[in-house]
Amino acid sequence: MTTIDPNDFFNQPDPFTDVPPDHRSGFVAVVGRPNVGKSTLMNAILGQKVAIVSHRPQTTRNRIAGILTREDCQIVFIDTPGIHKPKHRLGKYMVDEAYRALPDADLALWVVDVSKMPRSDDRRVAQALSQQHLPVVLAMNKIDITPPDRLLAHADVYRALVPGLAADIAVSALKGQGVDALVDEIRALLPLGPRYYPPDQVSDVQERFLVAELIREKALLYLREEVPHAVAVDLQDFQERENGVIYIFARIFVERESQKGILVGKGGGMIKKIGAEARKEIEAALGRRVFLDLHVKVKPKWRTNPAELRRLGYA
Ligand SMILES: Nc1nc2c(ncn2[C@@H]2O[C@H](COP(=O)(O)OP(=O)(O)OP(=O)(O)O)[C@@H](O)[C@H]2O)c(=O)[nH]1
Ligand SMILES: [Mg+2]
Repeated sequence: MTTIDPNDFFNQPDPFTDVPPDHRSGFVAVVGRPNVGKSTLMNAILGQKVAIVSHRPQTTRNRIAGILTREDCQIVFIDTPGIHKPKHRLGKYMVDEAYRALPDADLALWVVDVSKMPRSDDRRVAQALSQQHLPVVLAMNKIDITPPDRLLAHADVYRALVPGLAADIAVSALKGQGVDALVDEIRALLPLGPRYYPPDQVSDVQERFLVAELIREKALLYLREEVPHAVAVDLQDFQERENGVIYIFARIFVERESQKGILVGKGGGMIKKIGAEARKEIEAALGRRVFLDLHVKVKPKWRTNPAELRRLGYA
């Protein structure tokens, strides 16, 4: 029989408080208008895909925490939906989600697409940040596609939108340029403090949420115009079968018959493609073999229906 010496137990290092004296920690709200690269940047900082990414605006719909643990700091990044002028109840929920990340944050990381001049949504974000008493770090993203003269000109315009920026830095989330320097800047602005999460925890995302998001990501990738934004993924079943394969059954909602037609595609080609791509990524994420069963269902006006939104986790 093994006995546990209580002294051994108490002498174990505590992963939360046994950190160097200059250890810093805190919460960073990652905010900005849609499509500037907030989720890409958070994934680059973490070195792992926690949030889905797409070329379409309004990809992220919920707040998602990504946790970076280093010897000298633990930074909890809160990725948020892009701030915009909402057109329906889902949009309002998304924008509210983004604003809700600010009161609990120690710092705001304001992400912009510096290849472009500020738009009205950038000004909306800047105004909200100017009204907070939070240090703001400006990440000027997409420098890989920004000619140097344009970078200089645009940088001045962005900087002028939020008075008293704590720091600004040019980065490419896609290429990883400037990402380590950005983390060092953020760390220096955070208070001294312990770890809040176990060192090996990278996000607050549940497996089921990640699976639904990966399916939605492939829909965003392959569908066009309004269709991708009318998509919601409702995970119905997620269980391990005796042969070790994970069986996943998800319903994909769209709002109209015509959208269903596009999503299913000719001879079911589109839904097959989305399913095959999603399955590959889900298998990699779970480290397991997956059987993915997708059904498309028309749910008229789900984006404005409070009960549906609540059921789908958008309330
Ligand atoms: N060229 C270039 N593209 C980038 C960079 N960072 C992100 N992107 C692209 O920009 C698009 C949007 O990226 P996301 O990370 O989804 O943007 P987001 O700000 O999270 O968008 P929402 O969730 O809709 O608010 C994707 O096509 C990315 O590949 C970058 O540094 N350079
Ligand atoms: Mg995003």
